[in-house]
Amino acid sequence: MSAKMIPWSLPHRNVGGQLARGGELLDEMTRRRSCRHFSDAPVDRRVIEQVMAIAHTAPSGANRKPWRFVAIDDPAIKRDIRLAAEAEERKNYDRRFPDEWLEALEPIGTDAHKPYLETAPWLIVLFRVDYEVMPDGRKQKNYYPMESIGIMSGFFIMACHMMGLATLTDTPSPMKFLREICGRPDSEKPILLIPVGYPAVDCMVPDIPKKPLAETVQWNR
Ligand code: IYR
Repeated sequence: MSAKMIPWSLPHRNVGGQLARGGELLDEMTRRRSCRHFSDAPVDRRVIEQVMAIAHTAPSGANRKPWRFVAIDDPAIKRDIRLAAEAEERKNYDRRFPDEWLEALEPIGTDAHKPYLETAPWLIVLFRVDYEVMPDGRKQKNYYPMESIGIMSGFFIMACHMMGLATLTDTPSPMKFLREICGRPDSEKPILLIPVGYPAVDCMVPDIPKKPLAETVQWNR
């Protein structure tokens, strides 16, 4: 059976228009930073809902959208998440991270202390949904769930930034505690914990060099 097809197009832009629009976007995205010092100023729930709607437009394997957003602004749940994340990270920094990893983190200045998990007004947990359980109990497998959630996460953090919101792509490891705290089933795996809010007025970010684009690009062979 073939799919029903409908016409689709994009507005035409000439090269000048493309580069002008791209230049603005590049400037904007170059200013994005990972934020570890949030203000406690609230963010309207409708704004978070709109960010999720934008992220939800991401392409995905067989268009299954194999993700779940859990949006948390309840201070008690944020506290549970902070305490559980700090407990895991203390083990990581004290003994689980090899020296090589600790050295890689040195310029970023991170440690096991994660107060921002309580200060940020929202914590969004992105779960990868590996299969759906159908009403009759059958499992329906999703396709490319890891790639799909990676693409969706990019849309999510870009939407936040373009809307004036700070994010961190946090990965407290292991992350299993998030499934328990959020009450999600075994078919869902927590992939990213994203605090969303505004940078604190005295927020500082590491002054680190960025890898030049040219080192990451090849044209033809
Ligand atoms: N999850 C730890 C360590 C950490 C790992 C990477 I890779 C980073 O880019 C930053 C931090 C933490 O949050 O401290």
